[in-house]
Amino acid sequence: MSREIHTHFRPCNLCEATCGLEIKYRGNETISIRGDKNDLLSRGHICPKAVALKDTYNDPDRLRKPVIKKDKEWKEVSYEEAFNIAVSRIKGIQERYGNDSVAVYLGNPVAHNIGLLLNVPNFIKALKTKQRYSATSVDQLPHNFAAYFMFGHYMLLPIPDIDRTNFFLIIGANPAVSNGSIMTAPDVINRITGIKKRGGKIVVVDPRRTETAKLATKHFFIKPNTDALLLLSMLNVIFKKNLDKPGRLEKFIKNYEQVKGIASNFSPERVSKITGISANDIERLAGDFATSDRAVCYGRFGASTQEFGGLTQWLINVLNIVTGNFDREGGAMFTTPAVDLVGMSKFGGSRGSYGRWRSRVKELPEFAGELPVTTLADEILTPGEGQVKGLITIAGNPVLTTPSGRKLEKALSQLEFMLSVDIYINETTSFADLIIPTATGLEAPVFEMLFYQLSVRNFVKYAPPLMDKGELKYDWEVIGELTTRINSKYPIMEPEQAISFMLQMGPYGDKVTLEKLKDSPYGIDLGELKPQLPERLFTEDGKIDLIPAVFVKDLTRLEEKLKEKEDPEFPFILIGRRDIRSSNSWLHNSQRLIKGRNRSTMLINSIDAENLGIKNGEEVRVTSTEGSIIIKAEISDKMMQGVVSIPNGWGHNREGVKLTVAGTNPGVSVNDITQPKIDKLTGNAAFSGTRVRVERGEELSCVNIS
Ligand SMILES: Nc1nc2c(c(=O)[nH]1)N[C@H]1C(S)=C(S)[C@@H](COP(=O)(O)OP(=O)(O)OC[C@H]3O[C@@H](n4cnc5c(=O)[nH]c(N)nc54)[C@H](O)[C@@H]3O)O[C@H]1N2
Ligand SMILES: Nc1nc2c(c(=O)[nH]1)N[C@H]1C(S)=C(S)[C@@H](COP(=O)(O)OP(=O)(O)OC[C@H]3O[C@@H](n4cnc5c(=O)[nH]c(N)nc54)[C@H](O)[C@@H]3O)O[C@H]1N2
Ligand code: SF4
Ligand SMILES: [Mo]
Repeated sequence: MSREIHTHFRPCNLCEATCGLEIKYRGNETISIRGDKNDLLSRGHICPKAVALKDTYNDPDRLRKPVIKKDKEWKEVSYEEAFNIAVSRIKGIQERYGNDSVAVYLGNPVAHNIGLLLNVPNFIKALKTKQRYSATSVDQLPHNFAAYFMFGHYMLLPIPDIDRTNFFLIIGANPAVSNGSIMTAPDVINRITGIKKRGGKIVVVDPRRTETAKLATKHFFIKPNTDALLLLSMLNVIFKKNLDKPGRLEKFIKNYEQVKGIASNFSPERVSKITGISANDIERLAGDFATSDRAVCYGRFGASTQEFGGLTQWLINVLNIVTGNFDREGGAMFTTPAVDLVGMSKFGGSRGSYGRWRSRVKELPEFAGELPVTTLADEILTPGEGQVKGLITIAGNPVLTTPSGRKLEKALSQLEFMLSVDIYINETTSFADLIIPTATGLEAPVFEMLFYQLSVRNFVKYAPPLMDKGELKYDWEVIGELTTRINSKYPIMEPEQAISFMLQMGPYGDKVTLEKLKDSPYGIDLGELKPQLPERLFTEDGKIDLIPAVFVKDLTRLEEKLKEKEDPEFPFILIGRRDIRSSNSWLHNSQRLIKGRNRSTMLINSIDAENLGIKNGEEVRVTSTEGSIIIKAEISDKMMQGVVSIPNGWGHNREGVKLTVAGTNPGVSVNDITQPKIDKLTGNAAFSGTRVRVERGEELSCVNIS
């Protein structure tokens, strides 16, 4: 083996920021991972997670061969045996109970894995099942929903032009920790503080005074689930004061007067009590936003995973449009990516869909071919024709990441067959009968195809595999192989070939080819975002529908919210939070990411804590309708009163899990108590909808914990 030290450049594929990495290596040994100063998008930024790519490569807990469960013990089998077993069991179940008796769940890393992005669609077609689920419905579904109904394409997502805006209104997002989402913006802290440096404003609306709020000019606490009311009242002010100015957009928007009429019902005075923001503050915020020369409102996870996620995302678009901050510099804009997934759908791909079928038990409508994952457990547990008997999870950990994890565990244990394509035996895959591992991270090529659709600058980069993958197969080989064995009409999609083809079809043609990308280790910068409406719209009449009918119907539900009473049994609202050294549920097996103080704690406001007699660091019991967890309380004035925060992705001490390092600091799974409650409009999980009761330590000793 060569003893020489070499340098390799690649995007980090652990989160949406896609930071450029500079990796020094010798053979299969990683010597250092640093931020690549020359990366044209990330400019040297990096976070602590990137170094964990090395740990994942070396992790002794990583599966290197497929394993099958026999009498509760795992036994290694060859890939060939694994493919045979998987296909015969899946086909057997489908023959006995019908195609829909096999469900598929796709987890978050699918989005960062070019091989999976290319091969999963055919896999699902080959399976012919309507039981399709993914992390979309515990995450960004309302963004896709609003885009589909307003712009005609579920992937036509507006991105905040953060580098050129002078007013950044952030609702329910914490990019200082998450590094940005539906906004690929590496080095995001400098991008945000850059707004202030050029004299602009940053306003954060969040029930917690977050790390991003610390960077802002102003922070407003908002009661969870009430953002749609805040936005409507801002529109109310803007219309009343004639501050609306859609400008160029006027020619291709419709139903303007209808929106005006609706907003007229929601004065700041009317929503002030329920939102927790004073009428004066709302009025000033609306005025400042509307009169800024370049403003953008951006709402993310907290604006989506709540009771009114759909209405909130719709209203964020409306606010940007009526103030003229849409499809223009410094506002919300669309990208022109080198692989243009949205543009390509002109040649046939899906633009999205709604209600073509419904879930069996709760009759929830599909969106873009998927059902809400909150109902997966119902589909497995409820007997009857069409009951799910087989499940395939690909790069997902729904036991820890979807609401009511304990109920899902019960469901998984009743399946006739479960296959997981994953790299670990974790809280979900431990229920599988067969786990097929794959090459990931440094062993795989990286092409962040999805995130270049969502980037604050048009940018593209490719990196080939760096480390030897040994006997492991790539995800695309595994899924491709399963697909062709189920239905030989579907070919295996090899990433490099497919990327070349898609680049050729893209807007830059020969300017961006795979060869050129291979010669551009710092990526290729394709310039700032450009206005592109109305041409880019996919609606039948070529117009933006400012208020599609489905949203009108949901307003009745919002009206009801105004009358909502406190629930004395469950007086607190539970929200989540992220941590810079976590990535959802799956990087905790890295010592450098898990070490240190316990981060799986419940934040509670000091007045609430005092009222309950809770001391800092004391263990408390948090109870919802789903059950109870015991967790350490951390008293924090960063929390709004009446709201508590618990991060997700913890709880690694479950039976059967083989995560040695994670087990040393396992934490508690908040999703053991989140309710499978949804935003009724979109079907997205309403994590911020869970109401809980908090009880102090002393009372714990005499109570049985269920
Ligand atoms: N309460 C609460 N719940 C949440 C959230 C929250 O904020 N609060 N956040 C939600 C959000 S935004 C999301 S996206 C979801 C995420 O939900 P999931 O996608 O279900 O969870 P992850 O933790 O991302 O799990 C990733 C899995 O992929 C495996 N994996 C990693 N890399 C690869 C690979 O290259 N190939 C394969 N085959 N497998 C791989 C890991 O071992 C792990 O099992 O969680 C959601 N759940
Ligand atoms: N370090 C790290 N980075 C990550 C991840 C990770 O796990 N760790 N996960 C990645 C993934 S999969 C995603 S989707 C992104 C998410 O990226 P972000 O959307 O930036 O993520 P969050 O930190 O969950 O921010 C959501 C915020 O909404 C607030 N919130 C909760 N409920 C409400 C509400 O009702 N109204 C309002 N206004 N705010 C509310 C919360 O307090 C929180 O501050 O992060 C990605 N980046
Ligand atoms: S911010 Fe995201 S992309 Fe950048 S180094 Fe960290 S995990 Fe990787
Ligand atoms: Mo996510």
